[in-house]
Amino acid sequence: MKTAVYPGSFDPVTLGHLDIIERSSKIFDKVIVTVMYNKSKKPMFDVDERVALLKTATEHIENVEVDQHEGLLIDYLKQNNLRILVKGLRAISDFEAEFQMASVNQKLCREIETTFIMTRTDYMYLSSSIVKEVASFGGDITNFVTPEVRDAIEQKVGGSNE
Ligand code: COD
Repeated sequence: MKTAVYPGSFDPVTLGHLDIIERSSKIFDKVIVTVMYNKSKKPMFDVDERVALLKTATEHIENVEVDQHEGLLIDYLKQNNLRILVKGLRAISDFEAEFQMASVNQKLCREIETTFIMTRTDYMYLSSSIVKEVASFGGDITNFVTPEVRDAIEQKVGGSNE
């Protein structure tokens, strides 16, 4: 059985992330979406909120699970006896960062393989940060996230934009 881990910050999950999850769920037998967190960082959503939003957003996909981990990704993979990573690629800037992370992870453990799924052009501009920025100025984020995530962001930024 081929299980892949899709790690990220997911602060919060966007339609771009969901597209990668849906497409990777058709390639692998099981996909574990792992929210990586670091207590020294100040995200908009705490890790439990990010996990809950991801669970709701992926409940229609049978072979997807959501998990969380603080610390090194490689430790998570080793602890769970997993070795395949899925990452999404948007622009050239993503390639540089992802190439560095994949290389470091492979240096830390030779058995780790990172696979990449190219963004759909519909989502190539989309990131959690840009969604939060648009929402913080009262912009409409309906086309970027699920309705549940939109409501959750609007609560955080203090009010509905409708
Ligand atoms: N279309 C396609 N892919 C997308 C889109 C989109 N619109 N938006 C995001 N993605 C991809 C990203 O390229 C990434 O692959 C993934 O989805 C998650 O994105 P984010 O932004 O939620 O998460 P990142 O990129 O901040 O996550 C980085 C990690 C948390 C995975 C990384 O920092 C990490 O592994 N941290 C743990 C500590 C560690 O082990 N460090 C050493 C690794 S080198």
